[in-house]
Amino acid sequence: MITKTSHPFTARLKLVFGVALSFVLVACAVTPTSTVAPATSASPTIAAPTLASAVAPTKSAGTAIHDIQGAGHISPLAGKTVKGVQGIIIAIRSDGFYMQDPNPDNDEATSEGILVFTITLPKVKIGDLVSVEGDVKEFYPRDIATGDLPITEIIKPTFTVVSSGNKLPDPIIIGTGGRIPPNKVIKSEKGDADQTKFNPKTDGIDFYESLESMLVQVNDAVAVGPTSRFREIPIVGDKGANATYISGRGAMVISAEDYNPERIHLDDVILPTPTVNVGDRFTKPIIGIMDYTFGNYKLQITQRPSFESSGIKPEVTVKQKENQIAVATFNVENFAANGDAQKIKDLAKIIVENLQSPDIIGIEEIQECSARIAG
Ligand SMILES: [Ca+2]
Ligand SMILES: [Ca+2]
Ligand SMILES: [Ca+2]
Repeated sequence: MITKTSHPFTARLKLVFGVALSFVLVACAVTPTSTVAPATSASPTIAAPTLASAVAPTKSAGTAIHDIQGAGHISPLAGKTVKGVQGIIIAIRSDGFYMQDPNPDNDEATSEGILVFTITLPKVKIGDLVSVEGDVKEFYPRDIATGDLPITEIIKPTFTVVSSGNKLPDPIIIGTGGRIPPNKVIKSEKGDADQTKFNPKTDGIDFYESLESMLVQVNDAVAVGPTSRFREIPIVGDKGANATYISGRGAMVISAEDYNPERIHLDDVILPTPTVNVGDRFTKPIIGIMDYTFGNYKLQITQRPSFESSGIKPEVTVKQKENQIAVATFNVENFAANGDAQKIKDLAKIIVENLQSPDIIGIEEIQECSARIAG
């Protein structure tokens, strides 16, 4: 599932005593709501090597990755042992590697990539063609009861390196020039808890599942939120051209019918993510692996992104004049009087400096005096 993003500030105007009203909302960097737990520890960092061979290895006689993945969220081979599964290693993490079939089928619905879970750092290199035997598992990052989707893995693997220095498959472009992500629907069948219907052209979670563990690319990405405390960055590609609506401040806006499946999280399992703010623009293509953890599809970057700042700053409202009254609303996000002292100072600063000391302020999310943080 893709979680909502909430705006910490809302504004509402009321005329009081028929007095002319002067009020401008303080908007600030949108903080993406994240329900995720920290990503699993990752041992970075294996950069893409210079690759020698441009010839795709010949098709193996073993089980193909796209036959393991199938066109759906659950592998038709889950629980089975597979042999001779060949793929080129496209990324390495501390507990496994991603490999991708250099001989894809003609079906966009079936992913050509898979995670081989080795538990410890595998002794392989990017560009190795490997042949893997192991058990197919649909792994749920948390518990199935959370509603998480599973990721297809080969566990208990044994593998041999067939050849090295192979050219990596071209990344699948998500966006213009490649596959355009759905931009409204996350899942069209509301009652399909088992995810039996699969519509990768129209449904967000099915679209990303069809790219699971494959090398992907996003061009002209812009950050639609700042880097989170989990080091995740929400982005959209193509400067937002395929997104439904981005606010003037650079944030994605949700509506009842649109929870923005076009938004992609960058994540740091393989390489560290940079610290960015809303509206920052990435100056070279984002390249990485389509992964899934803790309720969201994540793009695990395999190349260090570069970006330029949008220079966004919190707004400052117009000060009310003598014949005006200023009214504001402010979501203080689980404010408790005995909470974090710095937070209290920061909120006071915003009210005085950015909101210019309004005459009336409606506060949202304030706890009773004895409470700390509500659950
Ligand atoms: Ca395929
Ligand atoms: Ca899968
Ligand atoms: Ca949208």
